Amino acid sequence: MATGQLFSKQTQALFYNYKQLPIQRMLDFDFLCGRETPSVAGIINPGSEGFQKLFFGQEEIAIPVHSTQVLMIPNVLIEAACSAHPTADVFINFASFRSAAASSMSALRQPTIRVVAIIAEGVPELDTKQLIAFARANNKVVIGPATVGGIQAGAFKIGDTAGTIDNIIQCKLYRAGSVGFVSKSGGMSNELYNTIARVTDGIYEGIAIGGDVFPGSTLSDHVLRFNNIPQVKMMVVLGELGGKDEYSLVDALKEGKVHKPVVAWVSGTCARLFKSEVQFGHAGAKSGGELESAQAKNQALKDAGAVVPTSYESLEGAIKETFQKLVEGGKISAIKEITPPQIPEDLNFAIKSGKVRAPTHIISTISDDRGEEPCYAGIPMSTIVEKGYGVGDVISLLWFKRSLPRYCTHFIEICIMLCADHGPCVSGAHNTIVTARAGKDLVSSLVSGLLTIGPRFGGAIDDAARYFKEAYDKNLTPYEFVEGMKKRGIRVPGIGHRIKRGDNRDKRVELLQEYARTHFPSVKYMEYAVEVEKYTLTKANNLVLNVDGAIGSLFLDLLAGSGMFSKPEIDDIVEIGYLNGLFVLARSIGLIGHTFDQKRLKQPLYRHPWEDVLYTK
Ligand code: Q5B
Repeated sequence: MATGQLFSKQTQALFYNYKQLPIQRMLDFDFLCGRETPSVAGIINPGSEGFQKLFFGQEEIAIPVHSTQVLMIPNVLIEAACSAHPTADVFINFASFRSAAASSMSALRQPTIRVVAIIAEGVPELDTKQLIAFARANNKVVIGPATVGGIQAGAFKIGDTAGTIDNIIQCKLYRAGSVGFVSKSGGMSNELYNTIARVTDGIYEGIAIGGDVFPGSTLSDHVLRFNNIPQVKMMVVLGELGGKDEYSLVDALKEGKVHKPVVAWVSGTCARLFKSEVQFGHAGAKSGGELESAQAKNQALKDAGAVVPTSYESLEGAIKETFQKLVEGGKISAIKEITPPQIPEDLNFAIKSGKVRAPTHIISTISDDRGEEPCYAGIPMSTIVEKGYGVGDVISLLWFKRSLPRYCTHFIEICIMLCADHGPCVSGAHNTIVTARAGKDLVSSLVSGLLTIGPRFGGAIDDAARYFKEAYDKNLTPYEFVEGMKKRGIRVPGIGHRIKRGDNRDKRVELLQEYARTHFPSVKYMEYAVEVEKYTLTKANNLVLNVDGAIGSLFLDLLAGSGMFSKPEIDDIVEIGYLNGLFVLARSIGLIGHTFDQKRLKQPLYRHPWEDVLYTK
């Protein structure tokens, strides 16, 4: 790199604190300039590590993110990131004002880091002074604090410098021009990139030093640097009232250290119109004594040999005239214009602006979390709470996509309460207990129990509903139905129990039947199931209507009698098989309870006793 040159087309940076937009803007700029390597080598993000996916043109790239719990101490973390990326010599610091100084000092201490840009506003002045002293003593450059950064046209850009891609293209910043530009203000530098592009061949390098009282590098530091860069043919300087920074440039001009034309303007001439002291946007931009006024600084710059217009409005003309003179003097020759590649538009922006449409990958009709509050089947959460909805209502919204009458939702709740548990000896609870005792976690213990739910245990509700419905709708007598099933080799789902008998009926079944007889408009399917039970009990005493059969037949009555479902909807519910869901949901409550119970009791690993196994050949 030539003396004075801060960046090149190969420059790479480490980015401190993950900020998606400025990093993506840097990478988009890289692509526009035809860079071969991304300008961001790595991201340092205390608290999260891995890789960050970002676009480099059309391609997605994974940029390493450095951080581990052990390396949370900025010093160690920055040192590790710098050694991982020895080619990165710029440190772009997006830390907050609270931590910017410490992390910047750590970066300055790294042998690989040459330039540190500090974006935060409000860094304590004492800290900044220490950074400046360290940087000067070690021949390093600090840009900022309170800066947007800087840019070398066609080569490298810091963070958000120069704004959007449209602005960068309009200002032709994707290729180098002949003007070195330095400004205090980052916002005004965008304005000047545009102005300079209109009346010259454009920017070679632009730096915003930041609006603090003590900038890490000064206007004159950069002008003197530009003076040494052969490609820079003229300089434009935009100062502002407050402070005395511009006077170091005045001195440099007077001492003959600057050999290229300098067009300068110090803004803030309007401050005199105010009766009291005025503070503009920047910490350093306040009208102090006469020497710090924009007028005094403009006059001093003019006296020292800079081209100083009479107003900001005539700055563009002054730049144009200075540039023309250099062209006429043969110091600047026309540059070959290039057309930058087109940056693919981000899908999200394109969709937002209505330019493209994209197919969705998922369709969902039961809930929506996009608005102010989640909705279940269109009912907002607040209504659910305010109107005192219960679990049965929530099930009716999320499973059946409608608000069922209270007697129906209460029936659902009764099913859930009655099926929540049936002691530790049933298949599901046994599995859960064994799993919990093997030291497994809640979810593993729960699913281990849930996985036993099936045609024999708890998962016969849907089949019970299917077969009872088919038989009833076909007007089969219980005899025809049961014997027909026998011929097909199918056990009647919903009939039979391991411990319940004709003389020891399942209380749950009785409770459900009692509720339905009182509240349902019709219980024709249940009565049919009772008739089937009467017949099966003549065959064997354990062939009772079990809880699955009771729920299956009664749900048919709920669907048919509530008037809330069309015939095709009922067929669909029975065909898809919603009803085992009631047992799964209910029994989860019990299985979770069994898991906690075993853990609470600190039960050891379960081993089945040998005596309880028939070992045979
Ligand atoms: N036989 C439930 O059988 C059980 C017959 C049948 C015609 C039938 C059995 C069955 C259908 C599935 C069903 C839900 C496996 C049950 C539940 C939740 C639970 C559980 C809990 C809780 C019980 C003896 C003789 C044989 C069989 C005949 C049996 N069932 N014939 N239709 N349905 N039912 N499941 O006692 O001539 O000797 O060969 O599959 O509805 O899971 O508490 O434990 O809340 O947790 O082992 O309540 O009924 O009888 O298999 O020795 O059969 O009866 O063909 O005849 P068992 P088996 P044969 S509720």
